Amino acid sequence: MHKTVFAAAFFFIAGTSLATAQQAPAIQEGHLNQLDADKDGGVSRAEYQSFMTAGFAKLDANRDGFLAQGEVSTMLTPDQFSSLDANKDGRVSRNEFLNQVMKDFASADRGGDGQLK
Ligand SMILES: [Ca+2]
Ligand SMILES: [Ca+2]
Ligand SMILES: [Ca+2]
Repeated sequence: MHKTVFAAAFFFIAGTSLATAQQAPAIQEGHLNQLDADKDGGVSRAEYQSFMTAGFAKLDANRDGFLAQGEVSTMLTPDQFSSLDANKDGRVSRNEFLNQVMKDFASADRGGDGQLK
């Protein structure tokens, strides 16, 4: 999951400096703990989705409900942006963002139990 939008978004939203994120783009155990709201040792889909929903709001600087490339240019490469922009209208809606990051969740969930640990 090193190159996923999740990793890029995570470091940005969590406030980790981008320089650090680029050097070590892997999500480590300590990072997932930040998403584990109920502290049961795993990150459920709901915990992940609520983190990402809050993250979307944080990224949407002008609060129009879409991410423009300029709003995320420090976080995503043009390729990552275009992979998020499923309908290719040049902006990323909340649904496009969540669809992609939930796919990242599914691919990171190796045990298939709906928890990232
Ligand atoms: Ca949890
Ligand atoms: Ca916006
Ligand atoms: Ca779009």
